[in-house]
Amino acid sequence: MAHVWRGVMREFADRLGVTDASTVVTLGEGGTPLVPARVLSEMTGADVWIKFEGMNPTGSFKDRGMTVALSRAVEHGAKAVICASTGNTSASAAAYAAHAGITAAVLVPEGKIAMGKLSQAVIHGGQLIQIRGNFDDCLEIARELSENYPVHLVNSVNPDRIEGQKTAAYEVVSQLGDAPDFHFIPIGNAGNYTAYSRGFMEEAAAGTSTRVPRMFGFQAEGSAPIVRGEVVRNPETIATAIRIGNPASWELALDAREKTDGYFGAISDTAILAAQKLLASTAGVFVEPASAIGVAGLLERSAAGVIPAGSRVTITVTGHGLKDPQWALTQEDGSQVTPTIVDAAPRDVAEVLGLSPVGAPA
Ligand code: AN7
Repeated sequence: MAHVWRGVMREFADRLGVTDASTVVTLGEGGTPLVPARVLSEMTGADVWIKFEGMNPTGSFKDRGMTVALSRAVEHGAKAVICASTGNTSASAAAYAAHAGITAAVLVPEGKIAMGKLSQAVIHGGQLIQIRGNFDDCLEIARELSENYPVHLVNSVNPDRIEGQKTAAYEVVSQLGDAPDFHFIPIGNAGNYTAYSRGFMEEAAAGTSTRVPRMFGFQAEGSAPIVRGEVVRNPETIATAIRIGNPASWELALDAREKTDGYFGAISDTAILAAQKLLASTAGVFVEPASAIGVAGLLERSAAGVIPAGSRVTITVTGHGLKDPQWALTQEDGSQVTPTIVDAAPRDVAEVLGLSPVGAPA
């Protein structure tokens, strides 16, 4: 019989220390595809693979950590969880809390989260509050409430989140048969960068891989506190998922970069959108803007001569393109894509497609 995927807590029960399977809250997250990227490989001379995290139940990598965080919250008798979010965490927390039958309060920056994510939080029954402020303000409030009120914090400052997210690195090693030479990944709070670094280091320590990849993390130029080495008070980028000026896992990320001989870089919004389009049109993988930053990062580092020919490269693309689809329909000059309209006649359609009838002289 075909293997049926049971979610990361059951698939990696020994690694995650799952002792009581009865309290596992899962939507079947993890087990996402690792897709070869032929055109990116040709462009860079490397062997490039895409870890497609948009294939998780709520459309982002957050589900890997949320299953662990919600399971532990339920185990401890929590009736409510709380998080601050740029969107994906709120969607995931609301869905997993709904599944567990408890409440999720989600704090998001007013007007700065993508429509798809907002709609997810709402339909899953999350108590959604828009804060007049940015993500960093939301996180401060969520932390304070979790200390003084009976609500369980499920942001990535909760170590259960990082634990669950490590499983993506385990999967990459198992899908490739070894760890890659380089791993590229977006950075917002730097929780996922930390999680992959740990996951890859665990694999190497266990002998399931022969190496730890160099971890290359990227922030948007207008929102790059770790790259610049200082808090950004008013972060700005079209990649709203990573519009974060004071990352929660900053110190952990510096440590992980040190241990993996890694790198932090900043990428312009223009390069992010170009990479999003390139990935969708050449690999068939549609991701939200923030998730394309690793692709842009690879192109930039490759051009800088840092990626030796033949290197094996993996890129985590963190969230699905349908979360924030407006960018797909926006052209470089800011105008909207308008599909061609013709009468309901085959000949008119063929003409627009540039087709000649079969057997007609060329
Ligand atoms: C698509 O949802 O912070 O560096 O509140 O949604 O671990 O923060 C989202 C982050 C990358 C950055 N890609 O990951 C939130 C939130 C996508 C994301 C990140 C996020 P971290």
